[in-house]
Amino acid sequence: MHFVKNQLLPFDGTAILFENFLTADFAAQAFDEIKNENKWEQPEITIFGNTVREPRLSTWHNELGEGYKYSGVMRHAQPFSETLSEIRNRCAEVANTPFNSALVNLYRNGQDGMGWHSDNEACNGPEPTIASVSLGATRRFDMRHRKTGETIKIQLESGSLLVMAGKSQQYWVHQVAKTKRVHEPRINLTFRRVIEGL
Ligand SMILES: O=C(O)CCC(=O)C(=O)O
Ligand SMILES: [Mn+2]
Repeated sequence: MHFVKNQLLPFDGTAILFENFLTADFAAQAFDEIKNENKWEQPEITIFGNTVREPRLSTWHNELGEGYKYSGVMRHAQPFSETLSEIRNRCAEVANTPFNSALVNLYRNGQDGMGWHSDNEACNGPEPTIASVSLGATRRFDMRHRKTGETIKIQLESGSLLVMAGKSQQYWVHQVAKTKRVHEPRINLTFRRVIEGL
């Protein structure tokens, strides 16, 4: 298979964008199915002593039924649906990584987002490969270097795949900023490999 790919990071890790990873039809179908059939949750998080709900809906999926500690919250695991498995398998091939988990996020509109963070949970190992598939509305995705402050801004369109690997989680943080310009929902699937015993 041939995809147009772009390496976005100038140094300290890789972030490769594959545009048109999924066809528009497949992406639209997957979006509808996941949006309607996923058992969405909205966990509470505590920030500076205040407990609030995350500004998005999400689910955690793991083949071994293992939970996941994320921003101090323990998520229970849901099974992979057929569609989620199918996309996971395609990502595993392109990213050459046997993904066994996924975090699925639903940004209901531009008022939902995800603040600056990196996917550096210990259970993913020291240089995790993360495959991130976007469905639905286009949203801006930013990456910022922890030391130089260099910032890269890209648009993640429906059907695209972003593969972050190497030292990218160690040196760069990323976000999906809230925006008044987007009124439509977007789903993001991030496939990860949880290493047992870490
Ligand atoms: O929605 C996105 O594109 C990013 C999601 C993300 O960073 C995450 O799930 O850790
Ligand atoms: Mn992330």
